[in-house]
Amino acid sequence: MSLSRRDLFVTAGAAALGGLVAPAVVRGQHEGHTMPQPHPQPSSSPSAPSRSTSPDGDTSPRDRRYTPVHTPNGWTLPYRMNGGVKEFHLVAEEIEHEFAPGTIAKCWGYNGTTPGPTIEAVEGDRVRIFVTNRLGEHTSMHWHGILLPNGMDGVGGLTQPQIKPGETFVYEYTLRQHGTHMYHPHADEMVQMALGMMGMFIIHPRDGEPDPVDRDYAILLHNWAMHPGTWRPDPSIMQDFDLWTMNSKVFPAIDALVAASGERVRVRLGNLSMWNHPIHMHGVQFHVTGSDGGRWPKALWRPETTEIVGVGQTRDLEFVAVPGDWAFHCHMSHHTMNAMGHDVPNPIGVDQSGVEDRIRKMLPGYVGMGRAGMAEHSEHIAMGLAGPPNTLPMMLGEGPFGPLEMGGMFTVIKVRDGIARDSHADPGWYRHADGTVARRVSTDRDYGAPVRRGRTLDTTPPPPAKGHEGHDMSGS
Ligand SMILES: [Cu+2]
Repeated sequence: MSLSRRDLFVTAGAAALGGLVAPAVVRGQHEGHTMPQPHPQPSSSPSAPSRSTSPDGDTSPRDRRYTPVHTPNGWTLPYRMNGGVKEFHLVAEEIEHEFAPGTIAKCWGYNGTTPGPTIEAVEGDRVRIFVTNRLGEHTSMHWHGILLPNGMDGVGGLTQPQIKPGETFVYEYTLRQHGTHMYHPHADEMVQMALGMMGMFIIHPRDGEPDPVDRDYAILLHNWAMHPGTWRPDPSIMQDFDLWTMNSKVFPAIDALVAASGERVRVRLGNLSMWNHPIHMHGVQFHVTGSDGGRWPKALWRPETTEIVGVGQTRDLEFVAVPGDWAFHCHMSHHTMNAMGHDVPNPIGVDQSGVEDRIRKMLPGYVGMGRAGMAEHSEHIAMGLAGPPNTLPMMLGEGPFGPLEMGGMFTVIKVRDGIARDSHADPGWYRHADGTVARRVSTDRDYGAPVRRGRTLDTTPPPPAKGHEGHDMSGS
């Protein structure tokens, strides 16, 4: 393998700093995550990492060859350099996880979180990844989509012995590709993935990329059978999941994706759930530009506004940011809801007057709902009506114009002029220019003379008072 001039520069820099820096205890994207140590050093002699100091005092080694990925609600795994090898350490363990305020569960993850921390490296890097098992059963680690020697592939029983509780295994290989990848166990997979064991593994191209992005987001899609009133995901469920998550959070707990107007943004999506997710972006046409096959040749890029991210697949979406608050969500409408009763009768169009009183004798506090649709659910939530313990309402979230009536896989891309390149702070709600928001022009259901066909049925209650506001449609 030949060294580039930049490699030589980094090596020289590391040597120069070698006498000054303490042994590697490095910090990641978020506060409080400390690299476990010390490590055995299987084949190479120790060397000090190359370091830089960011404005917030982060002293992680920084590989200057790429724009770091930002994992909303998550973090990036620190590494240390050891004789030219990037060393990472993952710990499989039971954790306490909050999907959104109101629902906490015992999940399984890595290094304290689900998803586990994002691993980032560069094509050509040699990586050494320690995996410690602090679960009560064995596990293994599969590097999903990554080209490696067969014995590093992490399929328990097939390519390696299982990692028993308390054991640490080491994986070591050279990255021969770039792209958006994932990691997950290949041992008791149904249970371990259902409880949250997964993470993203981003490999940047060695020689940079044409049309480089200004911002790079990584989001892992998942589903959870967190049945109402329970505190642990149920791994036996195949289809009727309760929570649908981006980086193991539901709206409105999912971080907004922030960008400055005109920036080129990439959103890397991975799917380790049990459903395909048609992910839809408002406001722009994005290009689908890559996957675990790497960043595709430009001739293969295609403009879309919805892209299915299939189970086990990754997709990269790139776009130029346009000012506004733009919804970004799965288009399976149940995937933007939280837990609901799947076995209740359909109440739409059902007159429940009289029934409510009779049911209340058996179920105090019962409220019949849904005659005109489910929208009143978010009003009930606002009134303080509570469901079972540890259970999020089906719809959540308050916007500048009222309840958003969303949950699950939904977040907002917030684009503003002049946001600093490294800022991911939520800028608040978009302030629309005067006259650019859809507005009410009438409260009369008989307003105007719209063309209608078919057999119409009347479900709108007559308004208390009639009258027009603003303009009619005949022009002014
Ligand atoms: Cu979905």
